[in-house]
Amino acid sequence: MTPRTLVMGVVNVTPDSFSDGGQWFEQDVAIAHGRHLLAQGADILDIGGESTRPGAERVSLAEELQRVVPVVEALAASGSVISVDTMRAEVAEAALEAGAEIINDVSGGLADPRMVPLVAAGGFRYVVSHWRGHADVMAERAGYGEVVGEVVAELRGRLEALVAAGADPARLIVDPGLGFAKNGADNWRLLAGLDALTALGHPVLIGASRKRFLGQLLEAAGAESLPVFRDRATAAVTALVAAHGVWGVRVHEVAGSVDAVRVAQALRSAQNEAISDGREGTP
Ligand code: PMM
Repeated sequence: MTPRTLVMGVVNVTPDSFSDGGQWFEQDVAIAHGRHLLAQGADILDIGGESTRPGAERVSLAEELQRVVPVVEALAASGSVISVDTMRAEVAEAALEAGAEIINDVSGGLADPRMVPLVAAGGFRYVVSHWRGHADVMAERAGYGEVVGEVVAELRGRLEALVAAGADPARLIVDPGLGFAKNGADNWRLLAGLDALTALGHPVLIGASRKRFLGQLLEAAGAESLPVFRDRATAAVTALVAAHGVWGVRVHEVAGSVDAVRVAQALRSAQNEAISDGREGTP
């Protein structure tokens, strides 16, 4: 039986404009949210203390550490698999010490020169995302002749740099970085070109959840398009990429994607049975 796609639930420990309860309140909310996502069937929790939305300003190292580490500690203590969304080696180290098993670096090791040596030192899985610069400049760096080929080539370059530094290739996961220096059409082409990403020979993670290109799709159809209304479209993407056999999806709303993975898995099992029975192609 082919392994099913894993669902990574997003836990953002970023200030809530509706709250004035301070640090502890934010952390308690994040921990409770993580538990809720686990109850809905998340396989992994991805904890992040820095927003990477287009135009977002960077948080300080001290602030990121303060936001992330206690939440990692609390959720890892209850036995869940924890990923930490950070571009900083120092945050990655502290998170690993607190119980994280995966480091999800949207910069693919480009934002912090200490990240590649840390990955090379080993002991954890590392998500290598395609990236061309921080949130303040990424929009102007979206420009491709042929997006799939260029993203795959740039990711291959990152993988080679990591392996040359001593990283274990078996621990590297790749991600096309949807929305990071990519416009809507680029994101759709990357989803259509998943085979080229899979051909890199590493597990593939897809983060389409609630992104602007889904909002644009819904808006063009006259549907509600604000981020909170993008979860059904997100689950549809999950079904399609899970049917394609990706390793994981990173989503804000877990329940819909868990069901989408179930659907994709049932379809794949039926397809595999048809192939092994020699019934492939019969009506
Ligand atoms: N997208 C965001 C943050 N982290 N990590 C990975 N691996 N892949 C992504 O596509 C990704 C990510 C931005 O999304 P958010 O601000 O809505 O959480």
